[in-house]
Amino acid sequence: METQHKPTIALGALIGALLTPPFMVLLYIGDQFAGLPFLPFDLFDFIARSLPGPLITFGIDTMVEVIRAFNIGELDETAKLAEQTMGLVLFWLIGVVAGAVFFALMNRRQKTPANVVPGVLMGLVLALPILVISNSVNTTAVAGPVLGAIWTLLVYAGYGATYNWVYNDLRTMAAKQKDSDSQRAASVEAINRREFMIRLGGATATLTLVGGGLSALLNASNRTPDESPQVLAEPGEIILDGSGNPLPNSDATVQPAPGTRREYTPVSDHYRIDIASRPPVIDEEGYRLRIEGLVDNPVSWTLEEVRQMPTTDAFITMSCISNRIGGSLISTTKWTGVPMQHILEQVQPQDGAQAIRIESADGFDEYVSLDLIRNDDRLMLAHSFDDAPLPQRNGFPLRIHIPNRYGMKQPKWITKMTFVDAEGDGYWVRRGWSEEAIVNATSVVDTVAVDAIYERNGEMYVPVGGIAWAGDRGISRVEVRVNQGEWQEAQLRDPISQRTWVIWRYDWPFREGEFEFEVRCFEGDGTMQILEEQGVRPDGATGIHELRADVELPEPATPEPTETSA
Ligand SMILES: Nc1nc2c(c(=O)[nH]1)N[C@H]1C(S)=C(S)[C@@H](COP(=O)(O)O)O[C@H]1N2
Ligand SMILES: [Mo]
Repeated sequence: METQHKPTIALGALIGALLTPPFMVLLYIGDQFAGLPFLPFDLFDFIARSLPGPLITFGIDTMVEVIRAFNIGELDETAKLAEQTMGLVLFWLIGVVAGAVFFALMNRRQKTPANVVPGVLMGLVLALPILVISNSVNTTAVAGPVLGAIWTLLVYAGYGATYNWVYNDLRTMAAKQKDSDSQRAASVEAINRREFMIRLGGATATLTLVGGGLSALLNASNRTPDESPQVLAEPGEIILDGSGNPLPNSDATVQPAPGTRREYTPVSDHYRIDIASRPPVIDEEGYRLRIEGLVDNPVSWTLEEVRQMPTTDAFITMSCISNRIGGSLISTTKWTGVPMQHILEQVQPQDGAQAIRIESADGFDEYVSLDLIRNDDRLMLAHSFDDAPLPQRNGFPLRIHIPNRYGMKQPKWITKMTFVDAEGDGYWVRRGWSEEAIVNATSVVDTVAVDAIYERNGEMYVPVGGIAWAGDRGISRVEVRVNQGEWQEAQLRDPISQRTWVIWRYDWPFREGEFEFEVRCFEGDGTMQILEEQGVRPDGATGIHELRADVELPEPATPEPTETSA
């Protein structure tokens, strides 16, 4: 008979469901204010990394599809949010299962326990694997591993003790009612339990909301305001780099069509793609760049030592290989760093050395061949974006630039370089992506500026514009066609550099109606971009971008803007 009055397994699951959210808030507070590990994200990163490559890629692809299908905001930010949500849900589910298992185990005891020792033990059992995982992925913690371990064990002991305490209360309630042994007593028991659960639910919800709200509030000051990456530069605006100098093409005559993306991406809008739920935080103080392996002169440099070396800079457009035709995972800024050739001179590679294995703080790795470095003085170990230290999310303190390759070949947060005797497969290559990752030429229609229709010599025109890019291979020609008509040549604005995208513009003789605008580009040597539609995997997307527009005259039509070139 007694078993009927013991708290059920389902009740255990419910208790887990209630207790875990405030527990996660506690972890979050520790993470935000003391740099302690945020275990839900560490756990998710560990699982994502341990799963076989195709499965992960499938997961990422699916996520990207969903985000695109529902048009949920900026792709990179939303994908990260989705990953983080999965991490939180997973962590919560573990708490639910732990509650069920704990109640099941406790119900096998004859007597109602008087202390919370079993719960503390359960907490520690849960804590141990997660401690190992958190230390091995180490993507969220800033505080040292010892502090992190002590914190983890302590909070988990408390978490487990709480399960136990709730269990004891529920079972005592049942036992008391059982003593009076009547039908009415059983219903009183049910009411007591219900009241207890309501109070517990209220308490956990309050803790979760107050704790979460408080830390969000205190945290709000850390956020950078979001500028839309699609905001356009004012026509004729002189764009300055981070040191206040006009960009090299500031005397270019062709002006972007209104609505074209910014030619120079504000650093806070630079796209961001990385494998960790949260980018690693590297403290400059303790940071060392270690270079070892097949070199005569292994080194361990501070960031300041690297900064003191000779530098090179360049305006660079970089794209993710997962960028779809017309996607937002492409940006342009100024990169500054130490030429990789200078690094070779410093460390003196030995005869057998063929490649460098680069390792990053987040567990990412890639190889770069020494031949490539020796033949191309543009490869750089970059420490700055737009004349300021790299933002944390873009790879502080050091990342590598390799012209003409997608981002997946260019590690951020570099901590170690090992000179090895053969090139190997890097993180994404092992997961089925392109070995070389040479960028495909691509062109995009950003805007059909129906709000900027103007009149010239009695003719009305609609400015149409966008970007074209082919890595370091340059763009020699861009063509536009409307409703599958003849291809028409667009005007090209001088690019900021040979390694940035080119802004193009085509002023289309106005007609009213619904139209489809398509674009294609030609590389520096005249090679046409690949027109065949191809998805991002494994070699990067190809195909024509198109934009549909409803073209009608705004009231009233604006006169020709003076800054528009003929
Ligand atoms: N350490 C590390 N480096 C990395 C990555 C990463 O996940 N970890 N992602 C790569 C990929 S896939 C891209 S597209 C670029 C993105 O750089 P960004 O985030 O600064 O735009 O970084 C590359 N370097
Ligand atoms: Mo990427």
